[in-house]
Amino acid sequence: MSKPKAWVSRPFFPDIVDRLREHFDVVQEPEERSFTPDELAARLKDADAAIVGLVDRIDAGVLAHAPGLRFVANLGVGYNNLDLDALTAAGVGASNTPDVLNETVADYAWALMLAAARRVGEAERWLRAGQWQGSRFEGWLGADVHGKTIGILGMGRIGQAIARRAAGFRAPVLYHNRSRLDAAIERECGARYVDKATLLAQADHLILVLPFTPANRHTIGAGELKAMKPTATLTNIARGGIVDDEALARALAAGEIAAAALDVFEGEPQVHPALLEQGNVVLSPHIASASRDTRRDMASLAVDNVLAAFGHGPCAGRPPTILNPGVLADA
Ligand code: 8YV
Repeated sequence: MSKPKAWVSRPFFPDIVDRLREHFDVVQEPEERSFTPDELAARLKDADAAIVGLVDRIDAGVLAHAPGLRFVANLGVGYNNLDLDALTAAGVGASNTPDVLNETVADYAWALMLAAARRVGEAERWLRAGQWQGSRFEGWLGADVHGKTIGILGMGRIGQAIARRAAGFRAPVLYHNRSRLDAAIERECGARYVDKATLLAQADHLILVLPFTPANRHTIGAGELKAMKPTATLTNIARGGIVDDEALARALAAGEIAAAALDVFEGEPQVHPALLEQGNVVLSPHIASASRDTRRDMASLAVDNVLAAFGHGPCAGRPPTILNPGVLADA
């Protein structure tokens, strides 16, 4: 009997893909790129399963050309590239990669926030440009992080991992979220719930960890930036589009906030030119989850989900991080 077909949208860890090859005929793209809807439709037309990334938009239009598709595994915890309603309506299961990346992304959020506060990127660029002729006692003054108020907007599992790290910095944590956490979790994270206006006004270092939804677009725009302290930093490791990048560039230029650190951008990999002109912003190419161990764990979890959806592996029949479990129940 012939094996089902799996399309893997990018190259990654051959030993992990080999686990898929045991049960599937795998077509794997040789290089990382984004695909137009037509290209996706052509690649998925006879696929039974697919492993996709954040730049691969799977919607009703693409699904209409993929009659045999039964499961799509997304290489990321955020899945705004998937139209989950369309997948569910088409009877296609979908999974993401939650939890395995929490700690790695939290590490990186702190790295970016510290870099913005202490001006690491700016100072390195200055040194590399041969400008270090002598030190000034008042040169390169940045903002402290220890003892300062950390603000977290979006308090899911990554937000909580970020909050837990604050204890070592003796830094109080305020957070705002759609819904308030259980008191026990708040205690464990050392975080206090406040409304959004209080968070903006009181945070010395604000970190964004929201999922992207149309309602979250430009959650941080000109008004919110004005409401922050002029000494504050803003770090975005969530999704581009949550921040109005143009308004942020203006706020940085006007000194409305002190610095920013961005791992994600509206329209990435393009970066708003006005941001590129600002010295006081750390720019990072969407790599918060990119540690060797975590990217392997994410790839492995995506493969586990596909295998399980087709009745293989220890979770046979129960993909461990399926987003629309009703689809399999109905099958
Ligand atoms: C990406 C991310 O998945 O998990 C997410 O939502 O944004 C990242 O971890 C990663 O960059 C692979 O594309």
